[in-house]
Amino acid sequence: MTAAREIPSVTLTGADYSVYTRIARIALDLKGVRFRFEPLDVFAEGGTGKARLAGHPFGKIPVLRHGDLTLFETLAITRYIDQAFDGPPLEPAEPAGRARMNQIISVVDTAVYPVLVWGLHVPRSEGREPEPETIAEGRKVLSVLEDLAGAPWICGSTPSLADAYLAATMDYVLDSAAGDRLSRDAPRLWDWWQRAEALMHES
Ligand SMILES: N[C@@H](CCC(=O)N[C@@H](CS)C(=O)NCC(=O)O)C(=O)O
Repeated sequence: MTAAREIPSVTLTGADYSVYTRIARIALDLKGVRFRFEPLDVFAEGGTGKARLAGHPFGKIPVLRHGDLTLFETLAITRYIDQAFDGPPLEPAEPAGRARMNQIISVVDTAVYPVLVWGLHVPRSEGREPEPETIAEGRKVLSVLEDLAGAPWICGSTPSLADAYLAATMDYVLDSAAGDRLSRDAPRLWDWWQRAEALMHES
């Protein structure tokens, strides 16, 4: 294990708007790791090539560098952050809590990101009407998360990687046809967000 305070050699490459960059950034903040942020707009002209050069073979963001180690894929990056540095554990210790955390992360990867961010928020931000079945699907995803939501954090008493994953999507979720009445439709999730929103502003 390495003391976070002695490590200036961590670099996160990505963009503020990027859900997956945000997740890695929140994990670094929760762990108390100092890092350098290298902005890379993957959607700008030449962005994919720059992401490849930064170390992502698929031309995506984020990329994490720590000394000689270059990592892509947020699952690997966030687990590495949790395991390689001192700081509060970001995964519940007991199997059921850890399974719950992984379940919520998987729901973010496979449902919140494709359905609520890309299927609902992005069309709205471009002035397009989302498909009614996508709105219904988005509402279903949020009702599942409402049932899973713990307190005060999404998996219980301390913040975990699941909070990082979900918090990173929430401004897009709230600006979507399924999420813009969250305080009424999903009060537990809304309460969680009143606390978790701070994670978006730490570093
Ligand atoms: N599976 C990747 C997903 C990363 C990802 O999709 N990043 C988005 C930005 S949030 C991206 O780079 N998109 C550019 C593209 O798909 O061309 C991870 O977990 O890191």
